[in-house]
Amino acid sequence: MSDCIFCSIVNGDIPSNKVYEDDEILAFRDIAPEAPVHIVIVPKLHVANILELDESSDLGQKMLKVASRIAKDEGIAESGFRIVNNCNADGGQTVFHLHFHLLGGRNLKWPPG
Ligand code: DGP
Repeated sequence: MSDCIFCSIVNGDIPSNKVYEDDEILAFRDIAPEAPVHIVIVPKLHVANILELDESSDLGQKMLKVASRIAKDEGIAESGFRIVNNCNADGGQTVFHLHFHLLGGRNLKWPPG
């Protein structure tokens, strides 16, 4: 999608600090981190949000597995971490390309604001 920031990151038009990549998924460090570890996991295919994810697709499951793998690689698996999906306005979604946030490296409060 031409006016999507994350599509531009996926196709390399906008640089990013990548931590994981495969044929379907890219993960990179968030530009405005909310925790010492803050990584954004996106599908390479443009999907606006989780509501648009094809029910027959295993993409969401793969993204979660990638998040878990990165948590181990980043050394936050044992201490703990959070995986967040913001959806639409009240959910706080600002980039309309499906993504999971992986947050860790500090004690995360609950509930979020
Ligand atoms: P959300 O609010 O859930 O839609 O999260 C969007 C996140 O994307 C937000 O934490 C900031 C991050 N972000 C936005 N633009 C860029 C960018 O150009 N590069 C990187 N690395 N992250 C970005």
